[in-house]
Amino acid sequence: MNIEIITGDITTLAVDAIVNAANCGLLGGGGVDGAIHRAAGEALLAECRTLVAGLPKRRGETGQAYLTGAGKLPCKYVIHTPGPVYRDGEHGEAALLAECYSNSLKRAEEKQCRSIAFPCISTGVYGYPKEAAASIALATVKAFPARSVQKVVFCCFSSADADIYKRLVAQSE
Ligand code: AR6
Repeated sequence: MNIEIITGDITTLAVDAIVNAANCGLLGGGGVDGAIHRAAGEALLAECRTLVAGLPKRRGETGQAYLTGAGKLPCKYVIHTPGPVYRDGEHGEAALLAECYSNSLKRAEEKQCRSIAFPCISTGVYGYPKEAAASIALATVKAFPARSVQKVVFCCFSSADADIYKRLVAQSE
């Protein structure tokens, strides 16, 4: 599996699937979620409403991942994953964050995606420490038994975030 680390806006990427750092309501929000919904347009929100209506609790669960189409985005699919809100690291945050990555990859595999891009899930409004989150993201993706997915892009919004990933990758080589 090929890992790429870039700085940029995930909504512009023409990969098979992009991952959305969502909340359990699954109907949009701020940050990357807001950017994805703005760029995708009403079709994505309509699809999310249908998705939510079909869920047992009418809402998503932290660590799970839900796939929709992508509206006007250049990718084919959006995978919405509610990350954990970081409290103190003692409330299962690490395992839940790892599940966001592995469940997103599972959804991508189900659609035979070859490429997927992740934002830095939970590290904005949800307050997960950036370096710890990047380390979990890299370890989980590397350990995933991928079949169709050949390229994973870590799409950081700042070069400082991308530098964290690059340093961690260099350390593990
Ligand atoms: N492309 C790539 N990354 C981005 C973009 C973008 N266009 N915009 C922001 N980021 P956040 P969370 C980065 O807060 O912490 C929302 O309201 C950002 O710099 O978007 O998981 C949801 O609806 C940061 O590195 O997500 C939830 O309620 C990363 O995306 C809640 O925020 C994640 O920051 C989820 O919080």
